[in-house]
Amino acid sequence: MVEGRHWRIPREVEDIIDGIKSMRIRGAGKIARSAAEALKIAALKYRGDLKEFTPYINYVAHKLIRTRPTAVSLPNAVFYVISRIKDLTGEDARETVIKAADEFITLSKKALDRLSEIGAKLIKDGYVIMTHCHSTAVVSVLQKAWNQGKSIRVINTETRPKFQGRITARVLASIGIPVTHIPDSSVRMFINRVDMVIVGADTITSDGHLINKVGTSLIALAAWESGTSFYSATEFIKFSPASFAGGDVIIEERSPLEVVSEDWIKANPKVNVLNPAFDVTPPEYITGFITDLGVIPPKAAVLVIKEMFGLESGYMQLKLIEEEYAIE
Ligand code: RUB
Repeated sequence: MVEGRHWRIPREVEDIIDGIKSMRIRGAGKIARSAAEALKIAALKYRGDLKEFTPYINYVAHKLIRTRPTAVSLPNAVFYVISRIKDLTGEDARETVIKAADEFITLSKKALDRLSEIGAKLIKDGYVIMTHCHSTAVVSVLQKAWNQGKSIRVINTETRPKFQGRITARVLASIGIPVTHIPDSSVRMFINRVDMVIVGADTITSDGHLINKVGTSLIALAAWESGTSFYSATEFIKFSPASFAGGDVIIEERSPLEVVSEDWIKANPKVNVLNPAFDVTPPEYITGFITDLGVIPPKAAVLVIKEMFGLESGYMQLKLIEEEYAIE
């Protein structure tokens, strides 16, 4: 157990928190499922006064939400669980957290399965598909198409500076899918050789903007210019109810040391190095979102929010983040 400010947080929960911060646990879907798992463990292992359970679990929720700022699947997961105990206390609240966390994980895995079936239908035999970064949702679509016997090939980017593209290349190769690994900067050279682009999603706003790994918007632009279809494969948990309520999406700014070395920075003190982790792709460049509900045109993003969360949930989520989680 690790000492929290008021409460003792189980070591496994601290591990998940550190794992998300350090990107050992990464990708918006996995982050969300891990956050739900952390809330479940925190509830299961709680040995304190049951009267204190609700503030304790809110404290854990607050710590989880603060790990990384961009993927909305994280607050969506936490909100899914925490919103269910708003009128509960003690043992009832504890049991509800455990049940809701399990429910969220199951729902999110089912969504992944369903969207892979829908996405695979868009892929024809012989297609060449470009992807960027490492997205579990994209890999599941590609794997489904491959398992259906479609002879596909993939062109995938390195995804600097953290090279998540290497994970994608390794995973696809292990499945047996032929994969060609390219530098990010060569995308425009290869875009005419692909039939479609599929990337993942960290957040989708109510007006259809896609926030995903930095470089996504350049690929979308190249795809648009060349008339190539550009899809994002995404579970419903990447849609942002808070954006409907006017909430901003914060683009994570990571350390320059992921881009250049400390020695290089010291040798070039006048150079400002920036490292944004995500970028924003406008709806005009997006053919559709491949979701568990179907293929959604970007302008219909708000309908997914309405259907899956309810339009009021955005206001509630923002309030919860701003007020209840304002625990220092
Ligand atoms: C990962 C990334 C992925 C989305 C979707 O960024 O941008 O495309 O998170 O992934 P990072 P998934 O490596 O910085 O977390 O489909 O697995 O949810």
